[in-house]
Amino acid sequence: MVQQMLPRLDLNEIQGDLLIGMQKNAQLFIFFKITETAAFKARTKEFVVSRMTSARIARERDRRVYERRSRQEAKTEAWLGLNLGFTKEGLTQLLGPGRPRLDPAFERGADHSETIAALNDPPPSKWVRDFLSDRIDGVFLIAGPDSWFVSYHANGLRERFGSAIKIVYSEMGTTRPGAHYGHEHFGYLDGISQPGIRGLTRVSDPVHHPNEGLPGQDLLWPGEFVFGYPGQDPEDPYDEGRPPEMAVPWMRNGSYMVFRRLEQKVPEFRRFVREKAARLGMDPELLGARMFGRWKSGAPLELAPLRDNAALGADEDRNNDFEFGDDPFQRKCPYAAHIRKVYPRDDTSNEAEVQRHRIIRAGIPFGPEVETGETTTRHSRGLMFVCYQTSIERQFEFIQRRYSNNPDFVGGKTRPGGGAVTPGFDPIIGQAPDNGARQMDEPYPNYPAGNRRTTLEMPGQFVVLTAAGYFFVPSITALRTVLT
Ligand code: N7H
Repeated sequence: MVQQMLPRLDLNEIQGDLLIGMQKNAQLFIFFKITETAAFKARTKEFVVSRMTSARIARERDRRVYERRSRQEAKTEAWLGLNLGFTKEGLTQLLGPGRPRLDPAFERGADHSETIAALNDPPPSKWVRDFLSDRIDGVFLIAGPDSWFVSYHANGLRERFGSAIKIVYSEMGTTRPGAHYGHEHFGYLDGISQPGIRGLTRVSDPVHHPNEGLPGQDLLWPGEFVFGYPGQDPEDPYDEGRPPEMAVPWMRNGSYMVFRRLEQKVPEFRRFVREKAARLGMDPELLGARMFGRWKSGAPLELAPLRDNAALGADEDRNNDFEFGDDPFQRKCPYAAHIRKVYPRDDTSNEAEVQRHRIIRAGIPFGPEVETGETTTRHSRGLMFVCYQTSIERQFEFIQRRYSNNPDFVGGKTRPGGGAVTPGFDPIIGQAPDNGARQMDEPYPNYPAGNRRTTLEMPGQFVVLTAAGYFFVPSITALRTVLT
């Protein structure tokens, strides 16, 4: 591919959390209602627009972090990250009831009964009560090196807005302390695999792998994640496809953000894994890894099927360099393992189609560490899950609904000796109708050979949805002009 053909991304216009990710050890989510529209617009123009963290700023900060690390300097910068998105109600507040209609899923909203039914989500009556206490028009994402710094800046912002907004719900996410840094509450390293972006992600081996960023990181056209650029060709995983349709030109350089507050039942998960592993006669660490598709260190089962390999997990040149197609009988990694469900790579007959269901993830854990003696969850903790895309229905909702919640996906697989396989639910995020029980095929590995048939029965959820929202994250110019 020649350089001139690459899309030129307008990084000054795009919000930083979506393409690059804001630098965050802590991030406050402030969900607010616009109470005085004119004042809100004036304050946003005055105080927010110039402080927004663009993708260019986020990339520059990333570069500095990387340089520091390569010089083994420990210092963290006190950078403030600020991004902003609006719900459909927020756009109506800003543009009036005659405003253009955006993506149907966005216009439906995360709390709509059809969305709940489609995703098998728990009903809003079971969500965090304060989140539903009033209309949510928008969300500020405020990120920084620690929660004190973030709260300090958030208070400043609140003061500036005064009575122009009412805060409906706010919650701080924080990375986990010490050796757990980068690991989510179940203990697994997160944030390893993200789609590469053509025109942005550096290609590490242009001669042999021009379509990959880091080894194994497929490059996608940016229109999958940000409006105004070519998207994927539905017929070919590499070719340029049409830009996603925009209801209005000011959607350019914007994106949809899906937010889900996912509570994790950590002591229950640990006990479940311990007890089931004992019953199956296997190492609990291996059973846990077979539920995720990676070991706690991040090492993928496809490259380390029986034993963790910490050096592999930490090596970004190797930890994502695998496919599933050469593991046809799920000997190394179960078909239903979280990472095999949510991104099946070459495991279906149509890789171009799989690449149309990708997301950029930008979540952060929340809640305290498990206390000694906490054998059933006493404190709410989990993941403030955030992802970006240009079609909520084709990307986030498709993954949740057609992959993770669908026991028949991936289809068309057979046993070593013949006979069809029902892979079962994604054991981490899969949800059955009416919170029903779930199964996963083949928790016990038949590796390198064997044909022992086992099923993991999961009576309850270890990950529980407790709040959700769909937001439009506009370009910085749209925020300065049309929206305010
Ligand atoms: Fe998942 N976890 O931290 O344990 N996820 N996730 N996720 N997830 C991934 O490869 C986790 C959730 C994706 O490219 C890893 O970066 C937890 C939702 C996708 O190969 C780990 C929760 C959705 C990938 C976790 C959760 C996704 C991915 C491996 C909820 C979308 C990349 C680390 C509490 C519907 C797959 C890595 C790829 C990876 C965890 C939620 C999607 C460890 C605990 C809701 C696309």
